[in-house]
Amino acid sequence: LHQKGLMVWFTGLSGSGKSTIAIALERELHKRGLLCRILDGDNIRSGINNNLGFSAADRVENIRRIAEVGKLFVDTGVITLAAFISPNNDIRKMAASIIGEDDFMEVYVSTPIEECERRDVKGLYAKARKGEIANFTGISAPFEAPEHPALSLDTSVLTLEESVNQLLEIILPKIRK
Ligand code: GGZ
Repeated sequence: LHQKGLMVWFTGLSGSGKSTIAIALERELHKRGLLCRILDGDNIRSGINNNLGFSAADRVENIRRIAEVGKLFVDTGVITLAAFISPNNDIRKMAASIIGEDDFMEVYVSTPIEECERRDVKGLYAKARKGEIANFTGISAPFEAPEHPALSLDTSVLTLEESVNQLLEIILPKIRK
């Protein structure tokens, strides 16, 4: 395998479409014979980070560990797709500096909160509105949009295929095979 690793870092609200896009992108990368790995709540918050919650401090530690693990993948030549809210510029800057700016591509899944809340796939927004979940991003905890993402994808406007195609256009030129 002679492939350059890269971290594609998705940031955005709960329900914005980060994991959905990452899964569809992974399929397209696999089709092209490229090795990749998704890191998301399903495999990180359930395992290595299962002692962390959603306080500001726990979110920093969540992202710090993800970036350290992600760096190991990237340095092994894996295209790593990280899908975490990562709610502010400082936290994303920390991730970029751990991984290395040159290997870090920030993608903002900019789906408006109204649309995320309308979807409410897991019923979490309804619970947050009722005060049953504290520190819920976008409701009772802040989300700071990235200033200069490599790409912004609003899934209330773009189809999944369009989002994935835009990603492939900027990712494939960065990968040497
Ligand atoms: C935000 C929460 C919260 C709170 C549980 N705030 O849609 P989901 O369910 O699957 O994605 C959300 C996920 C966010 O975890 P991250 O590791 O991405 O967050 S961060 O980067 O800020 O550390 C949501 C669920 O966890 N969830 N409680 N209070 N999201």
